[in-house]
Amino acid sequence: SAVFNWEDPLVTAELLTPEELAIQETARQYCQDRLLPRVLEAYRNEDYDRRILEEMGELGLLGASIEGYGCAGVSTVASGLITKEVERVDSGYRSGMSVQSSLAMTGIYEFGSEELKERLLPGLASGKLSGCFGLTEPNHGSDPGSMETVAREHPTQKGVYLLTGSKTWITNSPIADLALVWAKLESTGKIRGFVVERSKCPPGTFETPALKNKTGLRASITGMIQMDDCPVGVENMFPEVEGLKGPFTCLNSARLGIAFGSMGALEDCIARAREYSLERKQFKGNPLAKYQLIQKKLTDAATDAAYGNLAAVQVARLKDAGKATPEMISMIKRQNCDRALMNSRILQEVFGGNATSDEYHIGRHVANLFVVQTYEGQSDIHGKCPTAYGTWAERLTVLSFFFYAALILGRAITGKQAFV
Ligand code: TGC
Ligand code: FAD
Repeated sequence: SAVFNWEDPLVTAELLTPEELAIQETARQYCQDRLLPRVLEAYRNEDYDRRILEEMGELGLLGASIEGYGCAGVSTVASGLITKEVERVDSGYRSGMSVQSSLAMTGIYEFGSEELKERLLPGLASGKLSGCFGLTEPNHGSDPGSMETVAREHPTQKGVYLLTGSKTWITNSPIADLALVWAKLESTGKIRGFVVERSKCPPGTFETPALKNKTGLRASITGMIQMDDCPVGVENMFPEVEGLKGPFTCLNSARLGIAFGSMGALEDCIARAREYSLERKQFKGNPLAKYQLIQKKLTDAATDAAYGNLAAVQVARLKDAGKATPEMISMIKRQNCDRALMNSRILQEVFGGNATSDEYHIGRHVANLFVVQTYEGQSDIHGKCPTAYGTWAERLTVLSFFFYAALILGRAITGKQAFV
């Protein structure tokens, strides 16, 4: 007969194939046995262990949903479950993996020439090469369409572009062998993707200083990309894709991963808060778990995690069937991140003063989840976005300013753009 399992209340496991369950179990074992024991020191010291990418590569966890080129070719659901298991330990470890897999590898796989794919994807899949993804700039985060980084044709060398500009808050950049950088072609003003290989950059043209003293995501390494007439051959430019469609296609994949991953972090918070509440006794020897207010916190969080997991699996299945839209991905990235952040913050209270100690792990998840809610499109941006809207004639009028604000989801639901 049916039994209620607080760890999987709505039995999402029933929706998974035996292969997907086995992949999740492999990922879980690796994460619990190899990542969890080192996370506290990594977080305290902001020390990302580069070997993690190779360990993940050996298990086939990198670029897992890509077919061929040394990748495992698993379903989008299985790839999401891997992400979830990594983030159950730490969002920063998931970040390092996502940037490699969903952003750098997906970009090359979707848009790179056959030569680029064959040359770079196997090294990235094994973790011997590391990659990063440079979209955000110091002056342009939520609005990457206004980027200032330019690629101009080399004045004398045919087939060479010179990239100049700065990218900031770039996960993995200080350790990256290659960077997928988005820049505007000087001649057309259109955004294009370039794979910059560090080993081919003359000194001083490509620098990646680390950004230290972060208040979250400390187990992940983050930096800038500073390019000063950095030469890149035309063969390293994505030949077809133009405009924001390029980076956003990669982001669709990464955002779906985050929808799974954030649920891993939330589930860890629930399990730890539950255990603590059963052990900690206050007032007449009663465990905290006996009190209704504590139970409500656990109930709200478990409900949101159960709904979030179901939604992530559904959208991943739709993606494999070619039926997922970017709005669906915006919806679950936003909702799962918001819910994970809100519930983790409330569950933090269950630990009382002990929440202040990193040994209880909850404070680390809360700090991480703030970043997760912010990157790959801050939650309000998924709800609300500054989009170029209307005709050029409309934009020229004073009133046109009001057409520039639209809700991605609100627009999709109502068919109407929101006025400011
Ligand atoms: P908009 O006019 O809406 O669209 C411009 C063009 O892009 C196309 N497009 C998409 N294509 C595929 N998938 C999507 N999700 C797409 N969204 C838009 C669109 O069809 C259009 O194409 P075309 O052919 O008509 O030109 O663009 P906008 O400039 O108004 O921007 C709107 C907005 C707010 C949605 C967008 O700028 C946005 O999403 N901002 C958030 C920025 C962001 O997500 N940055 C992420 C940086 S990478 C990162 O954070 C990695 S952290 C990873 C880690 O460590 O784990
Ligand atoms: P802003 O765009 O300045 O926004 C600030 C606030 O204003 C947000 O709350 C936003 O929602 C709000 N806001 C902005 N515009 C509007 C509007 N029109 N209406 C209402 N509210 C608005 N980027 C990469 O390219 N690659 C990476 O690997 C990467 N890794 C990251 C790792 C970390 C640790 C962090 C912190 C960031 C990373 N990012 C990366 C950058 C990340 O994507 C951006 O921080 C994010 O997109 C938000 O941009 P911003 O920080 O410039 O904030």
